[in-house]
Formats: sequence, structure tokens, C-alpha cells
Amino acid sequence: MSEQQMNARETVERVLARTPITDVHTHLFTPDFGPMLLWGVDELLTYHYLLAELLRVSDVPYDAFWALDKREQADLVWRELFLERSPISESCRGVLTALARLGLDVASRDLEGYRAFFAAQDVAQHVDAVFACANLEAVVMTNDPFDPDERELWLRGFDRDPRFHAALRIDPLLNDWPDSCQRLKGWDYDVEPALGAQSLSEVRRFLTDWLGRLEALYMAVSLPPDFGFPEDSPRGRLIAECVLPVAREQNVPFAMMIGVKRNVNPAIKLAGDGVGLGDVDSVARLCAGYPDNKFMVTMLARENQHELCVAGRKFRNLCLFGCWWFLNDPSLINEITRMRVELLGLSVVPQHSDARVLDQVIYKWAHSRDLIGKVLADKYADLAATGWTATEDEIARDAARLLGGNFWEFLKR
Ligand code: HDL
Ligand code: ZN
Repeated sequence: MSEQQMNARETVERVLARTPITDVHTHLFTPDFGPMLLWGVDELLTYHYLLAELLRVSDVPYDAFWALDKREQADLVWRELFLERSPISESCRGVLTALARLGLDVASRDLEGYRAFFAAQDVAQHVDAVFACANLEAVVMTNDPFDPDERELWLRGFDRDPRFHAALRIDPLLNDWPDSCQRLKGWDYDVEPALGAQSLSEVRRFLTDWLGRLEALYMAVSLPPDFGFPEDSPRGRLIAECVLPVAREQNVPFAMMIGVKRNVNPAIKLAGDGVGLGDVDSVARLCAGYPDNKFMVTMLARENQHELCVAGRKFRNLCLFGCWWFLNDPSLINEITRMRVELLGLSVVPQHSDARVLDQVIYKWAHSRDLIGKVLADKYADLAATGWTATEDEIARDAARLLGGNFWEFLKR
């Protein structure tokens, strides 16, 4: 490694560590949501990423596994994936990074000791400790008005922690209109399955109501690989006639997370989703056809990433974000981040955690800060080799953009 690379790496590492992050997509909740906020070692061990890996190597019948309680499931994961086999997968390593950064002795392999540590924590103080450990300043939740528990809480109202922002998640509305139509009727929205003018107007009212109630930063949906636009379907019409007009009126982005195949193996529940190639042309048609709308897009297939980066070069209303889900692994974060910096410079949101368990933000961001840092260090070293040396202040300015600034700027546009 050249001296320039060494210097760049040390500077970037220092700068990234002190740069607070806005995590633009998570499944976290504030303590107000009670049991919906997942935290602690048993939740870390039973994350669906780990369950997928456990159920590959264990012959436990699926029904028998699901009949176990959380602690018993965690015991099985710990035994099979940590003790019987070295925990070298990204999901396994992540658990250990989180425990280590919380000050626990990973070398002890003392699961009962880890459990005792979490049992002694107060949840509100633990939220503060985790945010400090990960150097997070804000997270965006995933908020689903079709989830009965969540809906109830929002209708009742609560004093929300300002670090937790909301995103209005509308998968049921767009991906299952017949069922959602009935639900909306029950909530006094005058809608019919045929989606006539009155229904479209009422769906716009529903979206406006909930964007306001949540003070949502954006609207989001996950979409299957075969999602296309325009599309002669309830989803196509709801996007064109309801989502985009309301998003424009409220000046909020529409976030599309494209490429998930739901329930490839339903027997393993949340762990049972898969991935497929999406259609970047549909993203381009939306960006070109609706220049006054803002789109946040992440795609799940590795094979979509280069074409999506090129689309990013064409449209200023397209914000690329994250290395989503099956892409949130060192080899792919490295590949995708290099591609994005080389094609898009500093104009992306390189990562989100997608954390479902509070403590996961510690490892997801520790790993990503390290990986993004290595890419940036190489790029600043390449820059220095031309005679242009970025100062530490300039690197700090750039890092602040990548780790939150670009997102907040995109919202304000
Ligand atoms: O649809 C989504 O938001 C995905 O992120 C799913 O929640 C998925 O289960 C997940 O947690 N991926 O990381
Ligand atoms: Zn998610």
C-alpha cells in the first residue's frame, strides 16, 4: 500500500467514525411501540437472516422449530451456527460485532452472560447507548397503517422520539388492492374495487391523511421482479393516479424497493423471501415521465446494479440508496459502492441498515463504515496521485453528504 493510500485510509477511517449517520430505511421502532421494538441477544440470534442459515443445516422440522419459544430458537441458532460451526457468515459475524461493541466479551462465548447483560438494561437508556455506539443521529422507521397494532398506536397518538422518523409503507395498498379496498371501506374511505374516479380520490385522501399523521419523510413500497410501469393493473393505476400526485403535492419521495420474490419458501416465514431481476426501464420511465416527482430506488438483484447506476446518471430526481438485504454483504457492498462512486461520485445514499433489531445498527454500520471507508480511501489516494489532495475538512464534508446529507437534501428539493 502506498504512503498516499495509508494516509488516506487513516484520515477516512477517522472522519467516517465521527460522522453521524441518518439511517434511511430500518424496521426499528421507538419504545412507545412496546414489543414491536426488538432488542437484545435472543432477538439478534433469531433474526430471519440467521434462521434461514440455521434451517439449512438443521433437520428440525419447520413446525417443531416454530413451536419453540424465542429463547429455545436462539439456543438452537447459537449451538448450530456458532458452536458446532464457526460463525463466519455476515449475519453471524454481525451478532458478535454488536456484542463486542457493546463491551461484552465475545471470547467467553457465554450466551447466558450476554442474556444477563441485556436483562439488566433499561430500554430507553439502551436506545441511547446503541445510537451512541453506532454514531447514529436519526433513523427512518417502516410504518404500515395496515398493521393493526401500529395503526392503533398512531390513531391514539404518542410523544415520538425525534430521532425516529416515519416512512409510510404502502405494500398492501399497491400489491393487494382487493383486500386493501375492503380495509379502506371499513375506515370510511368511499372506495370500490373498480377504482373509479371517486375511489382514486379517496385513496389520495387516505395517503394524505397518513402522510400527515406520521409526518412521513417518504412513501415506500417493495415490488416484485416483474414490476413494470406503466402497468394496466390496480397497482399501475394507484401509482399513477394516487401515489405520484400526492407525493408531488406533499413534496415527498416515492421509494421503490424492487426485486423481492415474496414467500419462495413460505414454511420459513420472513426468511422465505427470494430475489429476482427487476426492470430498470420502468424506473427510467417513471423518472422521465414524472420529472416533478422524486424517486428513491434500491434494487435487490446484484445484476441490476450497473444499469441502475447508469439510470442514476440520467435523472436528478432519482436517488439511489443502500445495498439492500442479500446485497448487504462485504463483497457486494464493496463492488456496488465502488461502481456507484466511479459512476455517480458522491451523489448517492450508499447504505441503509434495514435493521429489525435495535442492536443490529451497531454491526451493520460498523461493517459498512469500514467498507465504504476502504472504497473512499482508495478513491482519495487515486485523487492525490493526480496532485489533487482532498483536505480532511473536504473529506468530512463529503462523508457527511454520503451518511445523511444527500438524503436530507433530496427531501428538501
Ligand atoms: O421489504 C423490506 O423492507 C425488506 O427489507 C424486508 O423487510 C426484509 O425482510 C428485510 O428485513 N430485509 O433486510
Ligand atoms: Zn426493509
